[in-house]
Amino acid sequence: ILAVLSTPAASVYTLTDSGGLGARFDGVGGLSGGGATSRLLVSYPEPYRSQILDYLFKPNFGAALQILKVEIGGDAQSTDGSEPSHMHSAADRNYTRGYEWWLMREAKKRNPAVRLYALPWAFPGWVGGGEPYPNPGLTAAYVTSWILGAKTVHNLTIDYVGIWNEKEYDVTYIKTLRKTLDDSGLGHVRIVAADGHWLRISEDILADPELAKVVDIIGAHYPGTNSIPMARQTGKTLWASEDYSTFNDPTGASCWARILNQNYVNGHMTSTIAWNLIASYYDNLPYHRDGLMTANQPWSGHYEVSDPIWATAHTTHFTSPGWQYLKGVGHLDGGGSYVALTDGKEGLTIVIEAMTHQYSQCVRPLLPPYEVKPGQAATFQLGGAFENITRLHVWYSKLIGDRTVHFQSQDDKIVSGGKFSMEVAENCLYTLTTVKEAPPKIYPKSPASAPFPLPYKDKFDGPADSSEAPYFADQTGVFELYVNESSSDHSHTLRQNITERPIVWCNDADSTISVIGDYNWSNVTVSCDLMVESGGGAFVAARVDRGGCGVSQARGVFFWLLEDDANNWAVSSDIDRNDILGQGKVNATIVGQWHKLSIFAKGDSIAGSLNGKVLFDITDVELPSKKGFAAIGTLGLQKVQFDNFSVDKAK
Ligand code: 147
Repeated sequence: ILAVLSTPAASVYTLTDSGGLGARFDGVGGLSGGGATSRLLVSYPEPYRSQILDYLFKPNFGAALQILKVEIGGDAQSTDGSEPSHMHSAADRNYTRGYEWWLMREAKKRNPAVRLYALPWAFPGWVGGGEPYPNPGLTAAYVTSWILGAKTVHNLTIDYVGIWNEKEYDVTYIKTLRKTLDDSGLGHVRIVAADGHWLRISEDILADPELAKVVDIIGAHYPGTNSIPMARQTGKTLWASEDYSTFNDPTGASCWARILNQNYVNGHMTSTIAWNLIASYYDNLPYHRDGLMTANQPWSGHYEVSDPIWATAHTTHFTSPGWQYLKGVGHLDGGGSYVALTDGKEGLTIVIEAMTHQYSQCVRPLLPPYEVKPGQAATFQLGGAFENITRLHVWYSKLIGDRTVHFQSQDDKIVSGGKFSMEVAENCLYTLTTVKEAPPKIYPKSPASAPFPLPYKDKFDGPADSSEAPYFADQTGVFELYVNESSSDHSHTLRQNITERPIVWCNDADSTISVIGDYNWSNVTVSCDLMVESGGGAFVAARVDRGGCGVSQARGVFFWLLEDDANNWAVSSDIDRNDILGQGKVNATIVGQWHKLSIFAKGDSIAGSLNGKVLFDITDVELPSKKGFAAIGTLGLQKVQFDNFSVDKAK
């Protein structure tokens, strides 16, 4: 009797369709790009590459993502690297560059219903003048050509397109884009605006009926589960079109589970898209492992199916875009939240999360404090179409510390008289659903993690999985495999192809650079043949300490060959050549000739040779970067070809 008396009365939550339903659910998504976040995935050996793709996209398996958002490459740095544009110049058209096309095809192969959403971060320079709007028709044609290329070359239907990631939008441009899409037979493509904040786009939509007509979805980033009343007033579909960006441990998974529910509960958002889909970029690039899972060791095949994958499954396995939320969703009295979705018939999926403040913080915005009761009792009363449900299948995850449980199938919940009760534990995630599913048969553990193998060589002879050379991660500029019809000894090369400053998203370096290998490399020799095609210069580097939007601050040991009358070689400890460690002149024709550059770094000693002849050998040098990637690059935006790249331990 005492026990009964001391048990607090369970809160009762009513779930019914009588009185109508809530908003249409548009799906859970992942974002590849913004930028180069999937770079290393394409180089994975089979069967691992296919397994990873299954974990991301295969229905009822892993994340089973319902939306794939990709970057429309803009030839510029967009967080973890640059992605190639389909039009480096106005006359250029190539719909096979990079890996986003491939990724979209692989997603569609696994789930033909997956929705595709494309958004530019940067644009090639010719599209505008520092920003993409001086000639709206040109920019609209550029974006539309990407969407048409997706269809004609890859048979991919793009469902949604955005404006310019987290930058200014332009109302005339948005209207022009709509018209250009319509004129190109792409009337089905929905416009998302403007991948930034709620306020201005909502104001503009309310003030401009023509704009209201062409914007289908308001997409905001990192909304902290809230939208604003004005956004609701527009009557538009609201999305968290980029969110998450949190380290993929149990706390990251809890962030994700919390926002997947509460973006609807608090903010009426009907889709949430994770930046990023998969952390397939080197670990010391910015926002390391802020993907739903990690696969950044193609040389070993090692990958990690991280907790956010299973948090995603709680929603995606038991819903489809087009299902509708029930109206009576909300917060649990003891903290946490519940959503319920229906297929409009008798299908019902309830997702309950009780993530604590301490263990579910996302990278941004600040999470205001709140309480979650340790084990709260909850009773759900089902009504309307759900009144006769007699049992619900239960899936459970516990997302905390080393006691995590992933997406575990539990005994069915018996529902009697439309009613069931349960205990909701802290940091746990529950799905109760009429949708029956057998537990997914996951793949055996991936191979063990291993460092980047040395010695490493690439002659760029192919065959290649993409237009880029395996493992090279462009940080400024675009380096692409190239065939020299005329050359016998350098017939297959890697070529830097960007010659005009793009409309950038963040800070590209003045020099182009592509990094490779292990950022812990300290004592290495890096060699490469290179040919400056028509002017400028090029470098081979070791110990490059960073990439991403900080790439212009990169330190390391950079060995330069320059078209310069005074000094045609130099060695610097920074990419901007402010700190010159040595320089000089050799009797060599730089432009149009192949040269072999080798840079050696061991402890406090560095040495460099040109065509086998030592140019400098410096000991006891104080270097600002003690370890880092190997790299190649060009002085400015010039075409330079590279061949016979190699890295080995310094001997
Ligand atoms: C987003 C970008 O759109 C992504 O490409 C990626 O860089 C991601 C990393 O978290 O961030 O951009 C934001 C960067 C900073 C803020 C918001 C979005 N911020 O500080 O509020």
